[in-house]
Amino acid sequence: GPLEEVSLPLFFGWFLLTSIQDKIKCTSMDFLKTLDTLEAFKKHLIDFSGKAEEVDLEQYFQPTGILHCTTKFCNYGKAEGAKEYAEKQAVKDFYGSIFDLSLSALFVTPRTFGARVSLTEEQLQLWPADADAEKQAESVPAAASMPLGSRAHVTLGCAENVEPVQTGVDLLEILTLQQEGQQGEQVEEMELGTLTYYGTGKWLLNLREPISAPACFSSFYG
Ligand code: ACK
Repeated sequence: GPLEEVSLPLFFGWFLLTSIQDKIKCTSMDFLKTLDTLEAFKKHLIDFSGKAEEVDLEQYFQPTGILHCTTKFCNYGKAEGAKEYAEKQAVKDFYGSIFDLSLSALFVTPRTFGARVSLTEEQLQLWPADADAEKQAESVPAAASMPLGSRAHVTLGCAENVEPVQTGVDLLEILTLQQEGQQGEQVEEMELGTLTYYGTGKWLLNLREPISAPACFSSFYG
């Protein structure tokens, strides 16, 4: 009946606790501010504005609401594998539990700004193994051969007219380049870590100290 149809959420995921959300927002804004001033970044500005004009990255990326790491996009049951996911034993067992997510990198592209999440074996139990979640959204060539959970991320901001689903796609693109052996161009040792450029506006900051983020496994109905 209609009740069953709405009983599945928009998505399942880990929702970062408020205290850490504020810290991450500060750290990520500081990073954008610094990136903006780097000569190496200015050299590739054309990727962002289509012109060699300055961009204010803090304005360029719009916040996208509560910080979270999506595990399964269910679209209220319309997404493939939604029901199976909701019925997984691990999903039922861990619903409402607090986890420590490890944010291991920040990345910026002309479309999105995000944090990479490195999942533990336990956390991977909540990752959809079924229909290759890695390329659930759109096809990223070679994404199917990436390790499970590669797509895990927290969206920190999106450029105008870009949907948050793009953040995971952008991360997979960067990780695919890495897996194919592209070293990227190491441009800067920053206080937070090493900044690497992967071409066409793709920047990745590997954090020296991963950020540990307490997060509640739950779901969002919207
Ligand atoms: O930033 P995100 O991970 O990207 O969090 C939002 C959340 O679900 C609500 O929109 C993600 N999302 C949207 N569509 C998809 C999709 N087709 N596959 C995977 N994640 C999706 C979006």
